[in-house]
Amino acid sequence: MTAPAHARTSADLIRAEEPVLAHNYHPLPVVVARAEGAWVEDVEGRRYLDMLAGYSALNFGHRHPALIQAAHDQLDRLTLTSRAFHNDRLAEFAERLAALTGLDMVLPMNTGAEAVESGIKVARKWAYDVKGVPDGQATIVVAADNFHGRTTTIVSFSTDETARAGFGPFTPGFRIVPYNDLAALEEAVDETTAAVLIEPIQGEAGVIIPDEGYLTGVRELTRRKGCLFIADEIQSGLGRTGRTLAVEHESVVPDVLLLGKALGGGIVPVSAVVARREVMGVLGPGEHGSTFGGNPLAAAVGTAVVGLLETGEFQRRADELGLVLSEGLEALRGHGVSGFRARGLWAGVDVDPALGTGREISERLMREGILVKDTHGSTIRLAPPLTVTADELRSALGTLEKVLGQAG
Ligand code: IF1
Repeated sequence: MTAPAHARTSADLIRAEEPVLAHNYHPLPVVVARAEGAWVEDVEGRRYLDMLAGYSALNFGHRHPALIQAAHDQLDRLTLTSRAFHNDRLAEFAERLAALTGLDMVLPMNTGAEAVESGIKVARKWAYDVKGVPDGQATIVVAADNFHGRTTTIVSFSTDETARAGFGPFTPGFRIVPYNDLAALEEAVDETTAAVLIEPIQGEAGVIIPDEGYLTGVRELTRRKGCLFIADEIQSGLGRTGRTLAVEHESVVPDVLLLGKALGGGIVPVSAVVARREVMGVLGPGEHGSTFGGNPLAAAVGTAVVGLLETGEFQRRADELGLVLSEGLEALRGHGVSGFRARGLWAGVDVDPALGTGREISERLMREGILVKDTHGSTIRLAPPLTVTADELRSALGTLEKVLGQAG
């Protein structure tokens, strides 16, 4: 008889997972039991500063009071109806999310991958119904080193062998061009193209920030060539880069916006496709759907998240504290940091490979009370909750300096 979960140690719980949990992750050896704000606590009570924030799903910190309250209130009223009926929370969520993003119509879904898949379906249907592409011939142009999720269609256009090997046969209709290359995009977009789908900043690739003008170029090219610009802001959006949306750094408005992660406040999965009316209008009753998409609990939490973003407070914090992060990383350049890319409270930090792999650095940081996640090779990603304080940031940067000094 195994001890009840609350009595087990971290080691017990890690051991208990092995025979019964799919091995699709290689987590750091930390077992989180509770969390608040930017801090998490493991089973033994050790505290860690969370510099990953659920890959940007925890922009407002763990258990933000306003979001928890919204969830509690809704739990006591109504949690699910399916879309076979209306519920009294969805209209306000859609109205306020559309207004926040400057687009017209919302398709509420659950996970980021579902938003990406839904965006692909809407773009293809727009190509056939509005643009006049022959049925079944629509193409979508994506960027190399993209990350848009884990479904079979999405990994069909991944360039990461780890993400796609062994999952074929793959979905046709996608063209891959180098990121940040307008000439290649010009060549790939033709009369069959429904859309260009890109991350305004590539997250998993290592926080790759395109040249100034790239997003403007994508916007101009897609408009001129009569195809849609789909911006995947599932990781870059909702305050992370110091703006509501990363595309705002170039004052660009896409035709279709994909949101997820932080839209659910770190409480429930909430994602959405937000688009111009002409585009979203191609969907008719029964042509797309989801059991949980737009459920009242998700809509209540999503509305509270939109409420936090309407003030601009979190965007300003990310902008201002982003200077602390960038200056701190700049000071480490040449002292274990070979390079970095940062925008707002989001950074991809290339550690000198001689000092260790990203995984090894992450483990050393964990032992010092800082949680991060490596992306590829010796690059680690820093993405703290936007509620983090300047002192906490400086402390984390000091710990990174210490770990890099010890390493090698
Ligand atoms: C994992 C990565 C990050 C995303 C963008 C869509 C999705 C994601 C730009 C799909 C999801 C997550 C997936 C999660 C880890 C994390 C991740 F490392 F996988 F690549 F953040 F960089 N578009 N990213 O970043 O959203 O379906 O997951 O809700 O798969 O391990 P999802």
